[in-house]
Amino acid sequence: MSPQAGATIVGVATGSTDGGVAIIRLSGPQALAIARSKVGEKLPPPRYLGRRRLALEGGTIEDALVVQMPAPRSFTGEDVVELHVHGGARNVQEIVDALLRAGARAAGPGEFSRRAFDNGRLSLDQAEGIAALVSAQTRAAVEQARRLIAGELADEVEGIASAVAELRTEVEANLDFVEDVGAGDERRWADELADHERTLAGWLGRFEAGRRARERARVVLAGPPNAGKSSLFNALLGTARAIVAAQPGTTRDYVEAGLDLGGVEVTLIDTAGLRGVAGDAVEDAGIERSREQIGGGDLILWVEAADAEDEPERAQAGEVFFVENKRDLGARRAAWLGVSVATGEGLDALRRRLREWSGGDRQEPWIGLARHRDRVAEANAALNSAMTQLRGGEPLELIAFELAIAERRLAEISGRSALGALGEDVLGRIFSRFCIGK
Ligand SMILES: Nc1nc2c(ncn2[C@@H]2O[C@H](COP(=O)(O)OP(=O)(O)O)[C@@H](O)[C@H]2O)c(=O)[nH]1
Ligand SMILES: [Mg+2]
Repeated sequence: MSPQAGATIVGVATGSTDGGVAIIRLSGPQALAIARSKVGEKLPPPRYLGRRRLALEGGTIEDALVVQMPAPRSFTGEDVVELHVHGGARNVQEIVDALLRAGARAAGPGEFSRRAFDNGRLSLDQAEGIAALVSAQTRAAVEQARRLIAGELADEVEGIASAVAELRTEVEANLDFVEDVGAGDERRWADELADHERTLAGWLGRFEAGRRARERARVVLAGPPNAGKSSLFNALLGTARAIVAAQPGTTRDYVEAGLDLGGVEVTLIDTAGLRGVAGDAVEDAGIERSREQIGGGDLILWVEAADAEDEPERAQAGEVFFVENKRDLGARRAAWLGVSVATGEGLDALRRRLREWSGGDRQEPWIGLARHRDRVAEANAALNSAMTQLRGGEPLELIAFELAIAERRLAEISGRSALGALGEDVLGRIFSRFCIGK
């Protein structure tokens, strides 16, 4: 329970108050009484929206739609009243002030969700899903957040956590009868552990795909002048966004645009061509910016033209796709992705490669956020040491202990653990079974 759980809190649920309607939310033991004191009559029956008149300072009246959701069937699990009022920062603030005077306290950041978690209405990952949905900037981010809220992650995690718990129970049941543990049991345990490890490792692999899909990766077109970077930029976008010219050094600043790869969006960036020193102050500034973009890119599309003989200094960057453009004029770099913006050759293949890279072709991105990924990685590390200890013939206590850690880390994803806090008492119980001197 949070320390302030007893208070009735008030907050504007709709964030910005300049829309046509704002929703003010009251939650806590006094929510119904405070609302009633302002509407001066009965509230509508639970979960029915009813029109009421709010009496405000100076005898003015605000027309509101009011709904009550008594505990425990509410977002927070407490008594909740929502008031739908006219928008407008000033108007909304006056109503909130009236509710504060009537005994409510202003809600702190995330306090409604915190109460929902404390009261078992939301798991931690669901609460995180709501926050992620509110700040989602891409379609994939919205979809992943919705899946988090729907409890998809918690379900998956729970499946494996309870399997690990069963295994631990079995190992613990054998603690007092170590001599009865046969090689068959140990092999079966090891197999099960290996299974769980594989599942968790699979999740970790898919996490990166989910993150890329969510975060709109930056894909930077770079290369020497006149390679056809701007032409490729326009061709991929399907619009003439960047200036294309036969004259080298045309692109002076970088240009960026959202590129839809069929479900996954990336930001595509066209940059000024890199050449040692252009001698032109504006172009040199452009080259400097290109280098910055390349440094901050998630993927570089390094473009050179098939009819260009020289081997320019190639940018050092993380992930690079090497693209040879102007294949209509020949093919010099056989191992590269060949395209011709002029004829359209190779463009579909390039799009496909980009989609694969961005994770858009994966059926199941891991929907968790970074915190969830970290807990999975820790759980996996614990399973790994359990495995090593099992193979090394270490005492079963140690193995059960590692399994409990894995369980605990997985439980931290939803924030609920059947084990309770894994603290000093647990460690004490395990080590008290060891012989003196060991
Ligand atoms: N033959 C041929 N010319 C191309 C192709 N793509 C671009 N160009 C031409 O190459 C020149 C430079 O193109 P641009 O996109 O401005 O190159 P950038 O400097 O790398 O941005 C222009 O005259 C384009 O029309 C291609 O696939 N084939
Ligand atoms: Mg250009």
